Amino acid sequence: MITLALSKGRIFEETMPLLAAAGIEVTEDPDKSRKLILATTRADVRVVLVRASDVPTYVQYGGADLGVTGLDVLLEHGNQGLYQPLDLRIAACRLSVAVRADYDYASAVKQGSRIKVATKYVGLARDFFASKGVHVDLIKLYGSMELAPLTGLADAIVDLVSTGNTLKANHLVEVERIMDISARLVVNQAALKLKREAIRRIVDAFESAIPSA
Ligand code: PRT
Ligand code: MG
Repeated sequence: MITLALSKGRIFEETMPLLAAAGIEVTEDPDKSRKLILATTRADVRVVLVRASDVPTYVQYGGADLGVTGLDVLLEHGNQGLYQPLDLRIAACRLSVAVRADYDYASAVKQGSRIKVATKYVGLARDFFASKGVHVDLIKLYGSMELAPLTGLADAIVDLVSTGNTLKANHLVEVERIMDISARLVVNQAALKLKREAIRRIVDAFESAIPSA
C-alpha cells in the first residue's frame, strides 16, 4: 500500500491532474465526505487528508509515504528525513513583506528602527530579516495575517501573495518579495527504499505531468 498525504483545497485540486497522469483517480470527493482516508482507482494507493502544515510531519514519520506540500510549509518545518525529488510547479505564489500603504517601510529599514512583523512563518521571516540586518520583533499568528497592520498589532506582515487581491482589499502594499513558492513532492526516505518500484513509478508520472514554466 502506498499512502499519499494531501491537504484539502488548492493542493488537493492541483495534484489531481498529476495523479491522473500516474493513472490514479481519487474515487471520493473530499468536499462531500467527512472521510480522511480516500480510496483511489488503484487498490494499492490511498490518499490521506491532513492539515497543510502537517504534510511534512506525516511523511517524515512514515504516516504517509509521499506528500505534496508548499515550499513555505516545507522550509518552515525543516526537511529532515524527507527526500524532495520534484518541484511540481503547482499552487504557485510568493512569500512577501507587506505593510499599510501609509507606513514608510523603506525609512524604517534605513533608520534601523525595530519593525513589528506578524506572520505564520516565524522561521523564514527571522532568517530573511537577519540576512538583511533588519531589526524585527516577530509575532506568531496562525491566519488572517492581513488584519495585523490594520489593527496596530504589527507594522508589517510576512505572508503568501498570489494575485495580490487580498492585500489590495485590505489596503496593504507588497514592499519586498522574499522568495517564490510552489508545491513540492516529498517522500519518506525509508519508504523510498522499501517501496522503491511503486514510488518510482508515481514520481516519474508526476514528473512527466508537471506544468511547464
Ligand atoms: O487554510 P488552512 O489554514 O487550512 O491551511 P493553509 O492556509 O496552510 O492551506 P492552503 O490550502 O490555503 O494553502 C496550501 C498551500 O498553497 C500553501 O502552503 C502555499 O504553498 C500554497 N498557496 C499558493 C497559497 C496561496 N497560493 C495563497 N494565495 N496559500 C495561501 N494563499 C493565501 C495567502 O496566505 C493570502 O491570505 O491567499 C491569500 C492571498 O491570495 P491573493 O490571490 O489574494 O494574493
Ligand atoms: Mg489557507
